[in-house]
Amino acid sequence: MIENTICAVATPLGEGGIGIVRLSGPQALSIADQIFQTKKGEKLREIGTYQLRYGKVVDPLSGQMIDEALALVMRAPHSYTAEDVVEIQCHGGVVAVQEVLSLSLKLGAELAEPGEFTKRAFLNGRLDLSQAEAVIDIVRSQTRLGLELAVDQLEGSLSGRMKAIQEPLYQIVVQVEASIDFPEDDLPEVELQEIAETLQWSIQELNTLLATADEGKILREGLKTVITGKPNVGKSSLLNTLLNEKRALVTNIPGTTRDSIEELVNLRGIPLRLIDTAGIRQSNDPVEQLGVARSLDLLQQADLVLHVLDRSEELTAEDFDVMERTRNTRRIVLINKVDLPPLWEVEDLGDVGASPILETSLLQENPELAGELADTILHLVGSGRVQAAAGSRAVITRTRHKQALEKAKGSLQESLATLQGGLPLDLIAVDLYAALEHLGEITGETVRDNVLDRIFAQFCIGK
Ligand SMILES: Nc1nc2c(ncn2[C@@H]2O[C@H](COP(=O)(O)OP(=O)(O)OP(=O)(O)O)[C@@H](O)[C@H]2O)c(=O)[nH]1
Ligand SMILES: [Mg+2]
Repeated sequence: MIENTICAVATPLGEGGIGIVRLSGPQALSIADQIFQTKKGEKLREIGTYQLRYGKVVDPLSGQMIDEALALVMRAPHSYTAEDVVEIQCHGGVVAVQEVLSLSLKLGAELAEPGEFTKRAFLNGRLDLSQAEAVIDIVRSQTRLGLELAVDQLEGSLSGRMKAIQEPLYQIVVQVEASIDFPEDDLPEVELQEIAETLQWSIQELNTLLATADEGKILREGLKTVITGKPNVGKSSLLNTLLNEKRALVTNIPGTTRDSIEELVNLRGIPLRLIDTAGIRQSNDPVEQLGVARSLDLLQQADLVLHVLDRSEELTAEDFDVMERTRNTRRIVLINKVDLPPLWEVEDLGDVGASPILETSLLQENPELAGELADTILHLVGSGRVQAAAGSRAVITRTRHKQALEKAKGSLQESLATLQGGLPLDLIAVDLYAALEHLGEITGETVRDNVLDRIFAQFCIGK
């Protein structure tokens, strides 16, 4: 049972239509009653859940009116945190909302940490951990598809899948434990066979989930797409074309872009975090050197590289240098300036591995390019599979979940090998417990406190 009451401003800081201070905990109603006077003189602690009252916020010490406001009462357990919650809705602005917050603090509430409201919903059993994580994903989602996945997860798509996998494993544990306690009742061959089949089925289920992880992560975090190439090939022109605005400076002077520029583009539901970078070359200019160093750094972090080349100029060592540096990254080769007479052929590039090659001109508006690139990227990241999987099945969108599933799978494979090797059953039990523990990390049944703190620290204050 959580004893303290927390409060925070739940709306963004700044001017707006309304500004909300949220209180949650055993003293939420009594604190609110000390600063909020309803028009009709009722006490908030006497009204029912989901009731709204009009009134004013008044400093109880000075009697000074702070703002005209509405107070919304949600009683435990029917609230976001499953505790008593009061939301005081002021006229939007910075000062009034801060005043309400500081009065609440004076009266004994504590300032909420980031994500603490959601953490309470988890600790009070209203959400499991994967659902709590979905809340932050909803807040942060950048595309409609990302939002759909997060909402599915909040609705329990992943929790449901976890339960379906865990349940038969628990039954095996019971079976195995019983036979360990009564060794004279060795498990009959049929039962051993059934256990092996169940283990195989669970491993298969985990594989199906794991197959969605790469694309799932992209849908949640966006595809970090780095535009690279030597100077003057048209990198910034590419950014501008895809954004449909003149975001980056474009000149015919090589070395125009110094600092990297990141912009978000929604490509058929896939969030592209598109980054224009300084052209890569040796330079004596210290500012350009910094830019190039940053470009090289970004190449390391890229989920996808768009390597731009200029067909109207001879290929140089610089082009091949970039080609070499990006060899092991998911990559699309973009041959630009095809409106000018060509000085080389595609074959001159040598081996580009599996990278698709597109030819284009970015001199003028090029609406077809976005579509062509979209098709190529969708094909490369295989997100068609995720789009098909989304809606009906759970999709893994977090590295934390992926790692837990991989560990669980490892333990299940161990236990299957033990079983098939005819080794003692207590060895199987050890691996089964490990697998269940890893699966439990996803829903939060078996997660450690420090992991919890890290998860909720990603949230905003007031959520
Ligand atoms: N003819 C022609 N010119 C182009 C094309 N694409 C870009 N350019 C021109 O090439 C020059 C360089 O373009 P940018 O987009 O600034 O090239 P960049 O790769 O960003 O260059 P840096 O920032 O210096 O590395 C500009 O003058 C563009 O107008 C194209 O398809 N055809
Ligand atoms: Mg540029």
